[in-house]
Amino acid sequence: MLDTPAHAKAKPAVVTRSADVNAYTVGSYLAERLSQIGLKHHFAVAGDYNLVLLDQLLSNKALEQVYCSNELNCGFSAEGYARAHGAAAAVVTFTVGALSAFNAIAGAYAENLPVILISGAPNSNDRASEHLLHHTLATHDFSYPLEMAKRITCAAVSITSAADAPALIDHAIRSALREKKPAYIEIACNISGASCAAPGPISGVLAEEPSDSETLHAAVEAAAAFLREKEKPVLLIGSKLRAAGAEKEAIQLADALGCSVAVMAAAKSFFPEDHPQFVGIYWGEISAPGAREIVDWSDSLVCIGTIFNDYSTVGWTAMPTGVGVLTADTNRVHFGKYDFSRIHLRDFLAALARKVEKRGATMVEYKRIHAERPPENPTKPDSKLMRAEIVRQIRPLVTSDTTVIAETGDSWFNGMQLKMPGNARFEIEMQYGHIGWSVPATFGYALGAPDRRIIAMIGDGSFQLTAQEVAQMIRRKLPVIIFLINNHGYTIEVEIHDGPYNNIKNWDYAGLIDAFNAEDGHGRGLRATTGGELAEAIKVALANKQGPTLIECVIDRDDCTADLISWGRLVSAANARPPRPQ
Ligand code: DPX
Ligand code: MG
Repeated sequence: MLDTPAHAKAKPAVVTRSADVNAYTVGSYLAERLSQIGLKHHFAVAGDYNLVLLDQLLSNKALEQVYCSNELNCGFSAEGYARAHGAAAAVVTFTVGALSAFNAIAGAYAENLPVILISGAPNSNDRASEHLLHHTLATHDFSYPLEMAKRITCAAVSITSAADAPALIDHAIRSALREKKPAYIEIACNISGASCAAPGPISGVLAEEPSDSETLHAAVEAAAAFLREKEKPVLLIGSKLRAAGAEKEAIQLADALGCSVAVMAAAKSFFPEDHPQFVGIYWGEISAPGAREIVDWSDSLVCIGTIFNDYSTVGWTAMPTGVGVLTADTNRVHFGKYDFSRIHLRDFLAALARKVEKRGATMVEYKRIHAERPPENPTKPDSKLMRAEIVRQIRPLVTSDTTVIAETGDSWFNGMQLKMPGNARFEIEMQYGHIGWSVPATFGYALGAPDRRIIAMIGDGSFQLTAQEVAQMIRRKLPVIIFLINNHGYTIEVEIHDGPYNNIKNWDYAGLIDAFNAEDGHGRGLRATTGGELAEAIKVALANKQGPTLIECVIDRDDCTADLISWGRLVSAANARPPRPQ
C-alpha cells in the first residue's frame, strides 16, 4: 500500500442491499466504512464512553483492534499507520482521552495525514439536562472537545442521533481523505449500538472532484511558456507531494525536463534518490554537497508541494522568492502574475511533462561541481562510540524494503546522511516536530507495513515522552530496530541555546526492555559504548524476529553533526531577532 494511499486503491466492497437494514448499528456502519477505505487496523484506548463502540468495531472481522498505552500514543500510532497505509483511525474516550489525542491529531494536520479520531461521548439524554458527568469540566457544557477539534481537523462532527449518523460519518471520512487532514467523530455512548441505515457504495465517499479542465489547460500553457524562456530550471520537491498523490507525476516532469531535482529534508525519499537527476537534499547552508550551489545557480525553481518554514529555510536564510520561482502546490499553481486554483497537483505535473522541452544545463553543471563526501573510515572496534560511527553502521542496513523513521533532534541530521536505495522510505515529522512522535509512529507504521524492515533513530530526550509504546511493539512481536541515541540530554536545544533545562535524568534504556517484556515478551535491549559493541548488537537485532530490539548507543553530550551546529546557529539567530520598534 506504500505507493498509493489505501483509500485510493480500495475497491468498493459489495454491499448486500437485501440485508436487513436494521442489521447495521452506528458502530458497525462506521466499522464497515473504515474497512471499505482500506483500513485493516484501528488503534484504541478503552473508556466507559466508548466500550459499546469498541464492541461494535470488533464485530467487523476485517478490522483488527490494536491497543495503545495512552491516547497521545494512540494518535501518533494512527499517524504512523497513515504514513504507511494512506489513512488511519484511532478510538478514545471523552475529553480525558480526546484531549490527549488532540496533540497527535494536530500533528497529523500539520503533516497532511488523514487520521480519523473517534471519541465516545456522554449519553444523548444527559445533554441539555441538569446532570453533571465524569470526564468533563463539571459544567453542563459538553461541546468543548468538538469546538477544539474544529481547529485541528478538516471536519468535526458530533453524533447524537442514529438517523443522522451515516451522513455525518461519511462527511467526516470523505473530508479527511480528500483534504489529507484529520477528522473528528464524536459518538454518544447510547448511540453506538443503535440501529441505522446500511452503508451505500463507498464510491460516494471516495469520489474526488476533478481538476477544472480549463484552469488546468491555462496553468499548463503558462507554466510551459515560463519554462521555455529558462535555460537552467531546477525542481525542488516538498513534503506535500506525497499527500497530493503526485510522486509518479513528479518523476514524469523530471524525466521530461532532464534538469536537476533537489529534495527538501521533510520530503526525503519522496523522489527516488537513485534517479540520475537527484542532486540531494536542499536545506540552505546544510544542503548535500552541490545541491545548494545548483539551486543558487538555477534561473528558475519549480517548487512542488514545498513548505518553507523557519527550520526548512535555516532561520529564513534560504527562502526561495522572486520572479524565477514557480510554485505548484496541492491544488494551486502560482508564479509571476498567475495564480491558478482548483487543479490537482498530479494532473498539473503530468500535463506539464507532456508540454516541456529538455533543459539539461543544471545536470551538466552539477556533474562539474559535485564532490561526494568521502566515506567515513570505521573506528577501531574498542574505541569509544561516536555519532559518525553509528551512522556508518546503519547505512548498510538501509535496503530497498527499509523504512527509516527519524525523530526530532540530531536524528534528523543523521538521517539526512543515509542514502535511500530503490523503494527505501524515510519518515520525519518535520513540520510539527513533537519529540516522542517516533515511538508510537514506528509502532503504527510497522503494523501498516508488515513486510518492511523498520529502523527508528530516536534521541534519549524524545524517547522519554512516549517510551511505553515499545511495550505494544513487544505485544505484537514487531521486529523493529530502535537506535536510541543516548547523548545525555536535549542536544539540538544545546546547539540552539544551552542551559540547565537541556539536561535530562538518565535511564537504563536497554534495561527498560526487560521490564516491558515481563513474563512473555521477546524484545531485546542492548547497550553499545564502542563500535565493536554496536556491530554485535546489530547482529542480535537482525536475528530477533520475535520483537523489537532497542540498541542504546551511548555517546558524548556534544557529539553531534556539523549540520546541527550550523543550523542551530542560524535558527537561534532567527529566534533572537529583537521586536520591531513600535
Ligand atoms: C526538544 C528537543 O535527546 O535528541 O539529538 O539530543 O537533540 P537530541 P533528544 O531526543 O532531545 C530532543 C530535544 C526538547 N524540543 O533536543 S528537539 C522541544 C520540544 C519539542 N516537542 C515537545 N516538547 C518540547 N520539539 C513535545
Ligand atoms: Mg539527546
